[in-house]
Amino acid sequence: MATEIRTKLLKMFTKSNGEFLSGQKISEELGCSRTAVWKHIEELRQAGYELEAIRRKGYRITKIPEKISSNEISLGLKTLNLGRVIHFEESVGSTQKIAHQLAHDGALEGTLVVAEEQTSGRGRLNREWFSPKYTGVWMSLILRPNLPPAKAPQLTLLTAVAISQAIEEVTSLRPDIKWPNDILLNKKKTVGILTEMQAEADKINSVIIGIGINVNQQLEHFPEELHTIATSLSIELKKPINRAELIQMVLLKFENLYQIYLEHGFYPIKLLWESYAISIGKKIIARTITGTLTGTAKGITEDGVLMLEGEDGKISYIHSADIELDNK
Ligand code: BTX
Repeated sequence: MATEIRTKLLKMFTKSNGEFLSGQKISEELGCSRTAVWKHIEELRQAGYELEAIRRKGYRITKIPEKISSNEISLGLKTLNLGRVIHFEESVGSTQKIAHQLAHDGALEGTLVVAEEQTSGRGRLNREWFSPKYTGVWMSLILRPNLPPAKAPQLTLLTAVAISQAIEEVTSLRPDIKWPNDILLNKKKTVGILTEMQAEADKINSVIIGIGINVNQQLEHFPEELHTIATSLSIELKKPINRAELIQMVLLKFENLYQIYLEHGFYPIKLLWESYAISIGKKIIARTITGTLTGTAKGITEDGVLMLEGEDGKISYIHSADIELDNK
């Protein structure tokens, strides 16, 4: 099936929200014959979708495929460079590790590593990232921006905006961003971003952006210690989400923002980031490697550094920390 038709058809089913779509309506919207519609439906079935067909009512999707494939991601991908080369794995330790090796071996910008499961998924500071099979998006994107290493943290903020936009587009849920890298729904962590790089003193060789999105997990799938702090798109939306479609949308939003960033700098990204930020203007506790600071989050600098105003009015510039809202 041509990519465009498939995308259109899946979009129609997404919009219909579980209601039946008549063969007539589909054939009109796609501009093809009823026989062609039937063929497209069969192809969706072969791709793992389960569809119910009832005479005079039409079709509806009852189950989206649990597994995805690199084919599924490539079909319907609208980017120019990002995700055009995909390394797809069923189970890996960490997609970051594979991406680092590929980058070291000369992989092109936009190369993407995706896994159905990670057995040693990593967060920041070597923390664990829980990445169970067939339920989330666990992927690492290789970039080769012509930038000094000090600018790399801006890419974390750009990634957070791209993922937030993609979540909004696919689910209509409005996420919040907590500086620098947490994306929250209903105050719970739904996405984690890990930015790493290979660089020389004044030049980035590659940036590896690790993205973990909880998509189709239910609460019982999470280990107990995450029950109060984590959620998934499906828990919040109360229906399953097509992971391949989400990956395509993240890559598309990312490519648009990356282009803007390379041409116009960080300022336009900063504005978008601030529109999703929850901690700005609030009292926060910032835990850094060297100690804990409290105060009011005043905003971020042109470089994406967090500005914290202490009770004495002094501004501290925070490059890396875990942030908690101070509810006292
Ligand atoms: P972080 O250090 O901000 O968050 C890690 C913390 O988040 C953990 O200590 C735990 O409390 C909590 N946590 C662990 N797993 C989950 C989860 N699935 N959902 C919500 N909270 C969780 C965030 O680090 C960066 C994560 C990047 C993950 C991607 S996945 C693809 C790539 N490969 C890889 O190994 N890491 C990245």
